[in-house]
Formats: sequence, C-alpha cells, structure tokens
Amino acid sequence: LAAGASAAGVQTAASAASGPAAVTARVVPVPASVRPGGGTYRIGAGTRITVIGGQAQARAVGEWTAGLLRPATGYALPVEQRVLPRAGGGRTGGAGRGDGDLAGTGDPGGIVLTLAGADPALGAEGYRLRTSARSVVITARGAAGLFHGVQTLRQLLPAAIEVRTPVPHADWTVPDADITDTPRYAYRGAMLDVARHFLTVAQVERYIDELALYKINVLHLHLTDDQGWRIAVASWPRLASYGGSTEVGGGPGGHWSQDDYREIVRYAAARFLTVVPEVDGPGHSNAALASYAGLNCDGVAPPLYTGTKVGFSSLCAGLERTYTFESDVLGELAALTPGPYLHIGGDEAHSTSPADYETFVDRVQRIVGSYGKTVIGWHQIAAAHPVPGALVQYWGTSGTEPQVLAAARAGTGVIMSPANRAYLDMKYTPATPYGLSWAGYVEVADSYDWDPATVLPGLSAGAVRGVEAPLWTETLKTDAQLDVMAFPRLPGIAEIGWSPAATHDWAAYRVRLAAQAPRWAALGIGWYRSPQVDWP
Ligand code: TNX
Repeated sequence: LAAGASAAGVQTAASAASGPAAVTARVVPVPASVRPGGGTYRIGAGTRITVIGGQAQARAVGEWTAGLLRPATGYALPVEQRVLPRAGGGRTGGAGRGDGDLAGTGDPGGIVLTLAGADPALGAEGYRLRTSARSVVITARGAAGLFHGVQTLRQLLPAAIEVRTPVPHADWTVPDADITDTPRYAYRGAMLDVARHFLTVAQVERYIDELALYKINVLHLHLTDDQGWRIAVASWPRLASYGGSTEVGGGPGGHWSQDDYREIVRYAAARFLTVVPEVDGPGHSNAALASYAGLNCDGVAPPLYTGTKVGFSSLCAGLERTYTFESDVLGELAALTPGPYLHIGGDEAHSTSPADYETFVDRVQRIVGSYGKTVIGWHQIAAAHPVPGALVQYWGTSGTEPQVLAAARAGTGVIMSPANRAYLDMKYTPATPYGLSWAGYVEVADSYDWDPATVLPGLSAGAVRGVEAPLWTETLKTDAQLDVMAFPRLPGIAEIGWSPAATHDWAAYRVRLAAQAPRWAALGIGWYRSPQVDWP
C-alpha cells in the first residue's frame, strides 16, 4: 500500500509539498496571492463550523461545507451562526477595518466562515483563507466569496474528502497558507447544449457540481435548436410536446417542465451559478418551425430533424407572429430566470438574408429589454445593432472580427469562447471517440494556453467580460461522454477566467492539473488521460 493511499486506492494524505507551494501545486484555479499562514490546521472530531454574519445564504454555505466534509471524515461538524458585530462597534475595534482579523468576534477556532472585517477589495466573489493551528478562517464580503473559499479549502484537503462514506486513517490537515483571491473576470461560464441530445435535470445538476468545484459562476443552457426544444412554454405548448420529441439520431428526446427548470435554477443558485437561458434564432430553429406551421414564411411546417447539419432553418423575419412568439417565449423564460441575462442565439443564420437578420436581431433585443433583461448573443449579432449593455459571445477561430471590434468600441462587452481553445466538444486528437473537429483538435495545452485579452487584437482589455466553455452535444449524451470531453479541459478554462494573467504558466499548471485527478476519481468523474500531463 503506497503511503497516503487507502485500501480503495483513494488519496488520503496530500502530497509532500507544504505551505504556499502546496497551494499552487494543488488548487485550480490557482489563487491570486499565496503567502505563509500561521500554521497548519487539522480537521478533527471536535471541529466546529462557525458562520459569522450574513443571513440565510451565508448559513447555507456553512451547511454546504458540513455536507461536503461530514461523509468522508465521519465527524459531526456542527454549524453555528453568529451575528456580525455592528460596524465600528466590535469589542476590539470593530468590523470593516480590512486588516483581516476577526474584527472583535474573536477566533472561535475550527472552520470559520466570516463576513466580518473583509477587505472591500475582495469584491463580490473574492475571499481570504488563513490557516493556524487553531482554525482555518475564510473571510469574504458575501456568501459567494465564502463559497469560493470553501472550494479552495476542499482542494487543499486530500482527495479522499470527496468520498461519500467514512475514510478511516485519513489525514485531514490543511496546509499552512494565507490566501487572498479574487477573480480576473466576473463572467466565468460553461454551456450545455441540451437541444441536440436531451439531458436530464440530474445530468445538469451533476455538471453544476463539477463547475462549482472550479469557481465557474454562469451556466448557459442552450435550450432550443433544429433537433429539439427542451423547455415547456405554456403559451406555445407544441414547442416542447412536439418540438422536443426527438433528438440527434432519432432518440425520444424530451423536455423540462417549468418546475424542472426552476429546480435547475435553484440548484445552480445554491452553488452561486447564474443560469443564462438561450433561445436560438433566427437560425437553429427547426424544432419551433416544425411545431407551428404558422411560424414559417410559407405556412408549411417542415418535418422534425435528427441530423447534425447547421444553417438550414430560419424564423420568418417578416411575419409579425415571429415576434409574438419570441415575446411569449422570452417573457416566460424571463419570469423563470432570476439572473440578468437572456441569450438570443444569432449564430449561423445561413438561411436568413442580412436585412432580415438585422430586423430580427434588433427586434428580439428590444423584446429582451422589455422584460428588464440584458442581451447576450453569439458574436454574429454584432452585424445588427447591439443594444447598450449587450454582450456578444465570440466563438470564432480567425482572430479578426471587425464587427465585434466596432461593437466593442461602442461599449458592447465580449465573452470569449474561441472554438479552437474553449469548445469542449472538439476532439483532443483524431483518436478521441466522440466530438467534432471543425475547429481542429484541441489538446489540453491548447485549451489552457491562451489569453482572453489577446484573442481579438485591437479589442480593449475592458471589453472582455469573461470566458465560457461551451459543450455541444451532437455526439454526446451520457455523463461519461460529457465528463471525458470536459475533463481535463474545463478546469483550464476556469483557471483562465479566474486567475490573474501573471500566474499563467503551462509548466506549473500541468502539475496542478495532475493533482486534481485523484479528486475526479473519488468523485466518479472520468477524464481523458492526455499524454501532455503526468497523471499520478
Ligand atoms: C457551431 S458555435 C455552432 C453549434 C454547433 C457547434 C459544434 C455556434 C454558436 N454554433 O451549432 O453545435 O458549432 O461545435
């Protein structure tokens, strides 16, 4: 039996590295700043979890942390919440000094999640994590920062912490560290295409759990396409009942009820992910056109489609009914979606004239605005007139896109999803059993070794709002298939979105990435054993 491995082969003690080096050798995305802390902290049978300040959300992060740590440790890990001392009124100087002490609350010991005394520079999602022999203290400005800090704590523990049954003889020591960590980009997304192959709520929630581990904060759901319509719309019921009745390859397809969608939104929110629903148009719309003859310019419904061609369908820009449809659908989705964004698609409208495309995109953008939501569209919408506040999602490979540059100069933000880097459905090599290769083969190093700030030369740094890793499902259906395409590339995109550009280094990253593998094994996540990484 190797030292640090249990009978089941799961890692029960972390690698030899200690102190700050242990953090950079293990944690993905690598934290922005790591210094020596005040000693190592060992989680034991008597460890308590104390939440200081905040409301139900902060308490929920404490409970989530207990739920994470209890099964493998077998410890009780009781959760207690204390009220935050009034700003300026704490016993030893008050909250808000930003010096990182517990601002008058004292250090209760154990695992401490506190909103007291957080440096304003931590922002909405940042956190500080400090260890000592007495405690591991995570400080943040809000519950999201606490949650991200807990993901770091999680990765500092041996992979066996992920096992859902007691793991005896494991060493639950947190290495010595004082971490201060904030994200590079506010938008760090992942997309699931549930249209080409229907995915169940359970599959989406499993993926959300994988995303949360890497501090991804947006789940973009591609809900509609030529091959299927996956969300019930009360005002247009045949979209789901008929338009959702098949998928690529002719399988039975499926759709979510609005309650299913609410459940996904709730599950994502509990992990601090915002859901962005997409209704694609004017192209990628065959499922809708097949469901309602009246949406077609000629009044004739095409058959359902189960192939994988793109660009053959178009909503009818000249029909008033098209906008009634868009308004009804987007209105129902807006009401179901607490997040600020509605994604309107706009890609590959090869069967729509440029004039019709502009008419359609400009009107649909106004509809989104009428529901108080912010537009996201694939970068082709830059050919229309992006409304103030709109974001465009660049998925090209050319590195030149004059209309995107022009839109950005006028204030439009850009989300970076260059297909030859960030598309998780691209094959790694010609031997990859699933996936596509139109944007090339995307090995692990290709998907990691790029900078969102330089993808489109001429784009101002401030125009880039973040990154997103889309997972298209023409060839994918099962959890195992999704996993092997997302892992190990997804953590790399997450690191690009979170970690400072100055930390970017493939040689260091591949070590960190390899250290994640025992965790995936413990979580039941399969991955591609790329020869570019020395897997343990
Ligand atoms: C292009 S990317 C598409 C999708 C396909 C994908 C496959 C984009 C906005 N459109 O319709 O599923 O390629 O990689």
